[in-house]
Amino acid sequence: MKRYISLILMMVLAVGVLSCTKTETDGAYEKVPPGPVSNVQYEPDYGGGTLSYTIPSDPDFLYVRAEYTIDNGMTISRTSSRFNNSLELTGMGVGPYQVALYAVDVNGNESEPTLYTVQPKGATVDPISKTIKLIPGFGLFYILVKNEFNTVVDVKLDLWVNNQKVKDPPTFTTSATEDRIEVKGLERDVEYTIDVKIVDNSYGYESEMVTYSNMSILYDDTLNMKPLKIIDDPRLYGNQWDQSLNYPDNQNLNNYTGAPKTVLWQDGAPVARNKMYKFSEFRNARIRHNEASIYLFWDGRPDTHFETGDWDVGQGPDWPWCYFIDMGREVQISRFCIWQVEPCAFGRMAGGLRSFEMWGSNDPTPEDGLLDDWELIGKYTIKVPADEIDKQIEIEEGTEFQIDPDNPKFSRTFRYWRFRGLSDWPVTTNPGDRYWASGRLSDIMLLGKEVDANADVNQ
Ligand SMILES: [Ca+2]
Ligand SMILES: [Ca+2]
Repeated sequence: MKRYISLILMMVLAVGVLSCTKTETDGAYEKVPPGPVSNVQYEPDYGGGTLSYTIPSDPDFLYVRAEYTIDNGMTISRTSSRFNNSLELTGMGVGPYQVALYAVDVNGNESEPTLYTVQPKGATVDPISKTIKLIPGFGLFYILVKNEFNTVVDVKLDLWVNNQKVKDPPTFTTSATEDRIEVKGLERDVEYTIDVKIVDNSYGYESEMVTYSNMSILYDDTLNMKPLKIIDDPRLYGNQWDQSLNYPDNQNLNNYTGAPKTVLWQDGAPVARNKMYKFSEFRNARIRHNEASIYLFWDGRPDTHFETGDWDVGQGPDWPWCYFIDMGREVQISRFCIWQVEPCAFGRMAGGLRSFEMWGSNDPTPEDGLLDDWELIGKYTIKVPADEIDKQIEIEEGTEFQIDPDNPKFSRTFRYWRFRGLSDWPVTTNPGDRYWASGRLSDIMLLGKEVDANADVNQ
């Protein structure tokens, strides 16, 4: 009996010591580890999966740490806070892998490990490589890749022409959920065989190779911009322009006010004048300025530019605004290159155009104006490159847009081109900048093809 009593006493004492230590705070570092993680469950996925568990009841428990070794010998340590009863495993391949789970308290004491063996679905590079699509574009190939895991991966290419490997093949790195990679520097009329594989940038897993045989880029030509002429407002409205009104002479193309007839006809239906005669619809923004002219938009020189406003008057027509241009013949376009005005490129200074639309029309009845058959070709936004070096390259070489990067092809046929400015850059670099609503650009080069190969475009 006495023996039992002393045993119970010792147990009470031991519990007393334990609970004393656990409640002790105020700078005293206790050394009692928390209880282990229990009731582990596993949901397999590519690259690892999710472990869930029951955390120990210790009041000073802080987080759970998982530790495991992957195929390349690296030991990976992942942690999860006390607010979570689960933890993501990453960096795994096929496995199986033994994961050691430790409960850690506020003083860094670790519990005994709870060991658990997991069998993931394989490395993430395999399902990522299965999403790859290679699409020929104008002057390039697009590689479309989906990466729901956001694993940092290298997209590694080998290009072959007549069984000869092309030197220095490009490699791209991405972790985006969806990415469109541009493979450039390719020759036209050449058949390429392209091997693509996905390599895990952090842990080295490699996917199987995907091979595309007999692939050729689409090709186009630079269009001659010399025949282009602005379609001034009277020509835009043809016989619907009210010649009896006293509008300024043709030398001053800027100041048409209320000149179209009261009722206009478009697609056989009457449209009130005030519905159409505004900068955003069928009206040109300012054509000439003291310093610039819309003609300088396609003179092939990035050191000359147009502006929609007037620096002396102060403001442009606000957003959006349009220009109407006669190509002088029918064309189809495939892509274009656009140059910003350097001081306002990427919003360094106010007044540069950021997003715009391209429209085309082949209005068959120019006599009643060029108000019909307008069709949106595409909407485009200049994006800010990742760093200053890329910015400077893009300022000098221009920004290239494919007409339809999702489905590279020539646009519809058109003779009349409408360039519609949508927005400028936010004034963030120099908050004190005057706001111009101007939308300057320095040049544009259209690529595509002539509809009539014999058209004399040099007149
Ligand atoms: Ca220019
Ligand atoms: Ca017409």
